[in-house]
Amino acid sequence: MPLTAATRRHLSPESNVKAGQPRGPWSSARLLVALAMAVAFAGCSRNDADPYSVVARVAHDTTAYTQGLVYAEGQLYESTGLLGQSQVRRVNRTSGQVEAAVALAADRFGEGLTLLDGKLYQLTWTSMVGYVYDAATLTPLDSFRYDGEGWGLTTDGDALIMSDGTAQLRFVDPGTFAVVREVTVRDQGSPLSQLNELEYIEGTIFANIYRSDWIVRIDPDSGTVLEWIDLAELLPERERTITTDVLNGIAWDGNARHLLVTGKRWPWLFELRLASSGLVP
Ligand SMILES: [Ca+2]
Repeated sequence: MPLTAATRRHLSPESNVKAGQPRGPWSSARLLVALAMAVAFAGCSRNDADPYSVVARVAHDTTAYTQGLVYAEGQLYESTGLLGQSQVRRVNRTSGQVEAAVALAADRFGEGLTLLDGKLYQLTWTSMVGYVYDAATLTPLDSFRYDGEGWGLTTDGDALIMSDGTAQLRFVDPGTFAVVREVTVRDQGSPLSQLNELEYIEGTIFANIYRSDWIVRIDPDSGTVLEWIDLAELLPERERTITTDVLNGIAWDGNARHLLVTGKRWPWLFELRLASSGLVP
């Protein structure tokens, strides 16, 4: 299936290449994402009915280069990236105000963030080191090593689940940080790379696809893509500026059963009710 104009508009401008990443290899990676999307269209896995409705929106810090988003027990946590600007933050769910923040060293590029048993776990992009914080105080507690790049992070309540830009998801023991298992994410049989921010929700994994307006829902056991959710219409063009970057950041309000999503330097965090996914109240 040819890449249509409608498909291309879901891809973000070339200027949105991740800071510091070489452009050459990313051109082919971008093509793979586009092809994967084309396959998804061809497979008619899209739901033509509105896949979601916007329940509310809350102000989001337009300087926050969002890399990780977590919501639990009334608290919203956010990890931000870029060298010299990376932080872990606790953000007021209602006002969007940053209530507390801790900065990473200037040579560390913050990435995925998750919360497990009162501790926040944060990845870095290429430093192959992650950090552990006390969620109540944001006090740094520990660090850990891993191979390769760090992109998204979530948890199923047992393991840490991380993405690294490839089609692989790693399940990591939060005590030893050993890789317990890996799964290849596949859409209609083909590996799907560029898996970015993650959120484990009621038995499936939601993942942003980097430099796209799509979220996929993944079976954590088989790696099979179960659903594509199109968020291209979420942030209108009139609300985008030259610094507005890609959709990234997924959290789950289990009480309201609403999805919380935002983007890098987006002006809003959106609260969505999904019409599919079996996650309707
Ligand atoms: Ca998340």
